[in-house]
Amino acid sequence: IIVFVVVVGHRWTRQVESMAYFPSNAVILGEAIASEEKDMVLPSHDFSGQALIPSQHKYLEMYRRSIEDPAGFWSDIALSELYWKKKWGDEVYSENLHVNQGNIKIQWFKGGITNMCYNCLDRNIHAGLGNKIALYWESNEPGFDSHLTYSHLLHRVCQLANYLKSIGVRKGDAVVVYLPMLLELPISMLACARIGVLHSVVFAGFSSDSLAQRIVDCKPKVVITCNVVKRGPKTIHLKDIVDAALIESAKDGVSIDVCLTYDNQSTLKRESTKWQEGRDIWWQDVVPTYPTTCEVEWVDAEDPLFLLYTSGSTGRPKGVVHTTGGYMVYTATTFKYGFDYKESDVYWYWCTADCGWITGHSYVTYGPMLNGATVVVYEGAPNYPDSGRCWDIVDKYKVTIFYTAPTLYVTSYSRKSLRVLGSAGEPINPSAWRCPISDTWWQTETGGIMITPLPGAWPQKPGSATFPFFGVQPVIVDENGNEIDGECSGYLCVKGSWPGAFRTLYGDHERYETTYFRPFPGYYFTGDGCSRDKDGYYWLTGRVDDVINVSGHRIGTAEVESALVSHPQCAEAAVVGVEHEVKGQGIYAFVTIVEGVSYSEQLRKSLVLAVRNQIGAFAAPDKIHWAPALPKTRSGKIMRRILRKIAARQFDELGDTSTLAESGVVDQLIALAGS
Ligand code: 6R9
Repeated sequence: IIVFVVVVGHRWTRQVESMAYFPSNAVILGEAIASEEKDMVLPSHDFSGQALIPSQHKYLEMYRRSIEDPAGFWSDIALSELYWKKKWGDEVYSENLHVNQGNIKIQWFKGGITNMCYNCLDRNIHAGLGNKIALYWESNEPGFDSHLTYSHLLHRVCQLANYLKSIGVRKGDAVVVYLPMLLELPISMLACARIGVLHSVVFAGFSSDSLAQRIVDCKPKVVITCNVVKRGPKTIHLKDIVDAALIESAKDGVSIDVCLTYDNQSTLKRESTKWQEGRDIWWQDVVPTYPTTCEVEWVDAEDPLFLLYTSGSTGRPKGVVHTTGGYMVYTATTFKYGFDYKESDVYWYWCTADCGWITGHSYVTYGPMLNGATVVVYEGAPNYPDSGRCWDIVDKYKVTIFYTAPTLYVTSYSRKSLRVLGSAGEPINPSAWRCPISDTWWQTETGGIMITPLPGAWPQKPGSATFPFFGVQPVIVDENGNEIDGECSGYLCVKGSWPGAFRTLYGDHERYETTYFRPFPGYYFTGDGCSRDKDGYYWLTGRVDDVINVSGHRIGTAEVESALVSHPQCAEAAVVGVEHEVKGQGIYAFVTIVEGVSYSEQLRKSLVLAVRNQIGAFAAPDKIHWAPALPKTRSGKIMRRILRKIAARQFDELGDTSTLAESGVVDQLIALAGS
């Protein structure tokens, strides 16, 4: 068995050690051929021998063509691997990435007519995969599972698509999906895609306020949710959260026609779910009554497929818009080569990401389905009922490709779990396992993987995302926007467009241009810092803006700050990221409080609660640091650089503090920092 682990989210250098508990680690260390460079790991011959891209030579040949002739490279793939009702016009792509040369524009396959759902399902069924399992579903509770073949999945998707059409949802409308990892989540995405409707999936860990904000922004006709979900030992009443969000959004003048609610098998009686007659409809009462075939709405390659909100450096989340054709070609191709997926193999694939994030869109639903893969969808928490759960799932479904956030290793693979595995009597001979680990760098905005070691092709350096994917031209620029060559570090930008690039921010093209294309004219700016070593390997060094990444969840510090200052007793807040053993980054909040109130444990708790309520539990600060005052420049700007150092307890690295308006503030903060 080849287990292939792919990680996303942030650097995993620190976690490599904890992966010693992962059985396949035997290969990372064992089979790895010692190289001159101590930290280089060569792909094993066995893996390379059967890989799609078996050598550096092959990679370079394809990469070169993808850069010298993007139109030829991508149109060959688009035509040979996917179905188009009508081919695009003369231009495969057209782009302007330079703010000084008019509006930013990226188009791929414009004029081409296709459909994402057709390509994921009908096309594969026509190719004989109808009886292949498309989705396995594993419940939060061990022992409960289900599955759907490609044909059955198509039936379910068509029923929902027909229902949505019957209530007047039309091409170009939006549907908000607020569901946990049930099969109904990918079904909802595919049903929307089938009828040309944009889905906007909102991670079911977001609070009612966050959900309301997204509903107000994209004004959906329908919200799809479920009554309850169990995550670990906790029962979460999702429908109540939706109800609260709909009250909020109505205040802003946005109300919806239908709240389609899936009755998630539970001990809960239907009657105990709060219900608004006329608006709320049980999924099970209507959807199964619709026909299992539904005509495809053929769309232009540049028609939007979905929007997905993500955090930026200001408070308001951004609705990232991906269109149909380019995103389809890009996710299909990155899945195939990035995960070395071959049709002939009985590969079962598990991506632990939630469909509420981009990783779930591209590598739970679309990428794998486009390739006719079998995907495991897991409802629950990685450490429930114990830390061995992930391994149990890998084992149960014989998962061969495992895509996860690096932090998961720490939480789920303890020594104990391995012993449990051993005592379960699984005859796993460590030397028989081959496990290339792929570190994949990409973003919600990029649609798919951008920098990654193609397994089999490259010697890897743990902690480096290695080399660009086909068609991607990463560049490192200095603060003046000049490209730097060779060994260097600076800001990571991308030159030229690639098919999976996002096209705009929903309803705000100007913000799209300002945020991503104005900082370094001529390039797409990623917001990440990066260095390149003497061998050309890329090393991501973290965000250079005010965005932090907590357990793979992207959070804007400004969002957390605005939640904190909404608390009546909080005067000011400044949030920074701090290294966190388990989560990668933790949230560290400095707060000043209003006069006449004294800081207390109770106040700390209610500040944390304010963030949980306004954003979601995953954004709760790990540390609240009470501050009599915040360090500011004379012009009143908070000096975050200093706060980051204080949060990291690097008191002797504060740097230049001469521009501080009040010099005593820093000493006060250090005195209050504790250990
Ligand atoms: C796919 C996804 C994007 C941000 C990105 C960067 C960080 C992602 C990484 C990584 C280091 C990697 N990031 N992959 N940092 N190494 N392999 O996570 O999208 O939620 O939009 O986050 O995540 O900082 O800018 P998204």
